[in-house]
Amino acid sequence: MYIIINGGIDMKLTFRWYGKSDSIPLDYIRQIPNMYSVVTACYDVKVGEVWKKESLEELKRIAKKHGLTMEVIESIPVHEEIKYAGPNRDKYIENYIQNIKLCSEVGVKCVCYNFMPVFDWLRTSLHHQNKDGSNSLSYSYEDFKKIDPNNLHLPGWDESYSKEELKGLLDIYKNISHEELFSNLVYFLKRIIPVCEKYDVNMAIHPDDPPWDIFNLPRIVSTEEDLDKLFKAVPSTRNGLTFCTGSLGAGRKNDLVKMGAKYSKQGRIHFAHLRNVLYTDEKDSFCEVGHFSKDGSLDMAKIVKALVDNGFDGYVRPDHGRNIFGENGKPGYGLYDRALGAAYINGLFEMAELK
Ligand code: DNO
Repeated sequence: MYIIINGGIDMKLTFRWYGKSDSIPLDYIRQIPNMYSVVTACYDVKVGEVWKKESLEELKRIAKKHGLTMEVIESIPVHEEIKYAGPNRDKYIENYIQNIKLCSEVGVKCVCYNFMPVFDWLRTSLHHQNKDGSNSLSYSYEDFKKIDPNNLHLPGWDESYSKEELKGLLDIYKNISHEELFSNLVYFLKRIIPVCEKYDVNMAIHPDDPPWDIFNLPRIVSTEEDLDKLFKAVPSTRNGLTFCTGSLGAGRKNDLVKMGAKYSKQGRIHFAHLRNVLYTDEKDSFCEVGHFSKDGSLDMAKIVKALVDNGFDGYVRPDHGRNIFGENGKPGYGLYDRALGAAYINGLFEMAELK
């Protein structure tokens, strides 16, 4: 007979899993202490289309077979026409609603998404060489200036465009202001949040990564002010946040301890991506480091304490790991460093939750 003395931790630990094509076996993911749910998505459907219920059911079945639940989807990507208010936006919103319903039917509780025009996360190097022999993602202010957006694609993005499509999109956004993008987000949320209320699903917007405009594309989920404005416009707490410390934390004016406390208290944080970043110059360059507070510029222990002290008990995942122990993983998404990060995150929560 086994006796578990500790009552456990309130937050729910999750791990991003890219479905059947992920080279990391679910058996390994399950072996990470306290692991609860996979974070996944249907990757075989074009952005904007309705997912297949069988695909979701299959993902769930595989996860369950390995002792894991499937309560978080990252992402249901938002079609560009919704972002720039194209002629088909209502059709794409309707499809999005169908996807929320399907997710709810298979037990999903939280949907992560972003509203960054054209590009998702951006780095200037995928294999920045660190002093400890590991390598990781990084962003250099100088190297950024050399990037041509017309030739850009990074692994893990939900969408890739042909050259012509990309040029067309970049042209469209030349005429879209921050205010317009914001009102398009509100338009979208006003349609989907009532559905989320009915179907018991929380929406968790992922902040801009990095949290500033790139290539003159407007970005509107970068700062505390942006988030306040968003939550004021659509007050239901179903309209919530993916508190991504690495993304928000790359913005040096963002006070993550304060923001973590504030939005936990408001019940807005449905999902937390926890990782550290190290500022590497006086501009806005940074590189991704191990999760440990002292390895980077963010105080992960204080951030977790702020979450817990203000009632956070949602989903958490370790975020981008370095390539360590000789691994050559999908950029940011290898096994070893994320597993180390998960173990560290467990420790921080266990201490922070001690009564
Ligand atoms: C990068 C991820 C993002 C995130 C999307 C959510 O590693 O954090 O790609 O999944 O922005 O829509």
